[in-house]
Amino acid sequence: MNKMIPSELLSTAKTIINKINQSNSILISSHIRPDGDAIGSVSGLLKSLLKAGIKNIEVALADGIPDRFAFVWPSDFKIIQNTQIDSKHDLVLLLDSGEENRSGITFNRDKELTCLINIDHHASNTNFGDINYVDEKASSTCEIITALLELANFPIDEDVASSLMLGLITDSRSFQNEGIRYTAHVAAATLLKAGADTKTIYTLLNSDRSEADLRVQGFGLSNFKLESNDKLGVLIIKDSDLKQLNANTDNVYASGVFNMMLAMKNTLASVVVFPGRNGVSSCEFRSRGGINVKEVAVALGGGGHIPASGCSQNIPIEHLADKAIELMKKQIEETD
Ligand SMILES: [Mn+2]
Repeated sequence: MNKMIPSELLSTAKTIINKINQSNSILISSHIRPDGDAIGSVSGLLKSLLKAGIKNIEVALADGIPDRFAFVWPSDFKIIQNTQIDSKHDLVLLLDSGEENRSGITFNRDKELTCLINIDHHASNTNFGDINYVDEKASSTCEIITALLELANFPIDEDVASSLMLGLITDSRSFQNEGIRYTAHVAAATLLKAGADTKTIYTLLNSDRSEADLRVQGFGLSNFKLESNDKLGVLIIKDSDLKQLNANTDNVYASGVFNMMLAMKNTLASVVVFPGRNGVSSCEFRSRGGINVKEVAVALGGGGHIPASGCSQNIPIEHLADKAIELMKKQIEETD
């Protein structure tokens, strides 16, 4: 009896496993700017299927493998990094992506021949697949993959478990996310029993930041503002601020400023507006206590989860900040 799969998804899980077992050629992919959950779920699934003797597998990741996650990647396994793929595969498995275009890849496929399977936990998932396994209460896509591998009796050894543990820990913020379901801990127990290497993962999380990352955090601590009776924390980072700090957009993402303001007793939500990649303006929302920031992000053309979401627009930072702050204030009022 698998304790990680919600009963309403069990038949979908079985269909996916049958599809994998019956296919002659599989393509696995995930989203652009891959995080620990994307790389963990793709590499964990890949390694398990290879160990199960399933040979004909390819992986496509538009942005490749970030150096810091290379420790879970089978080093001799080559990745396809094209933005267009003429798919002759039986199956395309797209992991951890709320929309098909989050992959950054156009899969040119004959829908009669190539089945697209969407496996994800984002509440904003659009059910874009021919088969959709969307479990929005799952902590991570790695939790879902652990459940599927166990149900399928595919191998979960130390190597597979370390990959899946990476996404389980990073996406759940070390099991601290609100509303975390017991299944995240069942998955963790399964992976620890299999020998997952948590030491490397925690070292990566706790001691991996650069000086510029910490300078951005310092800027954030000195410059945030409070609104809505201190319930809303706001931080605006301009291009000129980053220049002065000798920092860039990557440093903003790695700095920890997105969650920082929720450390205050009365602060239930935060908005960080900053120069995004490719010249756009970006905004990240975080919340606790049930304030739905996904709705705000979706209203601004983005997406994500109820307590963590983001959006980007091709408008000046100040304009995006105005819109984001106004919508967040309304959201807080309505939740109160
Ligand atoms: Mn994820």
